[in-house]
Amino acid sequence: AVTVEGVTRSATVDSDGNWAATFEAGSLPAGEYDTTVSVTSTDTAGNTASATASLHVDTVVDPITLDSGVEGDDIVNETERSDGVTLTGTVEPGSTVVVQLGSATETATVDASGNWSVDFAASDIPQGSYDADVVVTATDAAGNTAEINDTLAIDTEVSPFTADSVTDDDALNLAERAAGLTMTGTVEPGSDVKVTIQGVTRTASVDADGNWSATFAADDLLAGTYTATAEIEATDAAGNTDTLTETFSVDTEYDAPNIGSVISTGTSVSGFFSDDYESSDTVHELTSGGAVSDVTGTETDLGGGNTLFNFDSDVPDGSHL
Ligand SMILES: [Ca+2]
Ligand SMILES: [Ca+2]
Ligand SMILES: [Ca+2]
Ligand SMILES: [Ca+2]
Repeated sequence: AVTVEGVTRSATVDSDGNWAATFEAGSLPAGEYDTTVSVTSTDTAGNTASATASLHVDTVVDPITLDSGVEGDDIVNETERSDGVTLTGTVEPGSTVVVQLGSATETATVDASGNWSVDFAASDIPQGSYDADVVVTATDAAGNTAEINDTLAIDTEVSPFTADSVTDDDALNLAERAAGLTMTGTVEPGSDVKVTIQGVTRTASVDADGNWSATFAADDLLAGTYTATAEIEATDAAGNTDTLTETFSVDTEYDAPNIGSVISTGTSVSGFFSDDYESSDTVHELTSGGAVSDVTGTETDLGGGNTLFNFDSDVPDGSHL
């Protein structure tokens, strides 16, 4: 009879005296431990004898761990990806460790204490926003294998990130400047957005859906006629940054048409001739009370750069055009 870990099996003995005992699968405890094999035999005369031998059992890879906190927060941003990503953990000393990250597979180095470490190059890690599968496979000196399955978040971009046009025509006129300018767009939820126009920076508010909005007061916007640049910078929760640039024209200056001879009808003015009137010009009436209002009329091109402007209704004498 043969006994291991308190489990006893009878041996078969052949005609030459060779004996064999089988411990079927599952009959001995799994794990890694040292134990003793005790053999007792009884001959046909009833004499007994016993023998012992030591036995090392190893059915497991233990320990096997994968460290968390990869690139600080288990999220790999573009900066962190660009210089490669290192995964570490511990394993039973003497084991080999192979690690798969996404579709890349690398063999880890394992030190005498069982600390393993594996480097993945940037080229092993496609850019984008996704969870990469991580499979750690360890094989110990006894040939046992064990596996850890996990995922690692890859986020190397601010996506989506858009900016709407500045005003409906990418042009800011006098009235629009006076009302202040609100720039809008969409961004990856959880991002910070700031907008800089001609050196003035405003932080945008970003709602839970990623709609951003940045407001510039009239005084934030330089008056005049020029091309302005809005730099919109977004930083997502993973630490990626991206910048959009929007250019738009600013024209807050108004050149009044030169008024030549005025057509008078007694106590009122019904029109005027101008040598530089343009169809986009606006004609204002300044009343004696100080109010300003637009005056509409009919333009007639007289040729040679001259225009006749007939008011729709006569402007009383005393108004200023
Ligand atoms: Ca083992
Ligand atoms: Ca990170
Ligand atoms: Ca890195
Ligand atoms: Ca992102």
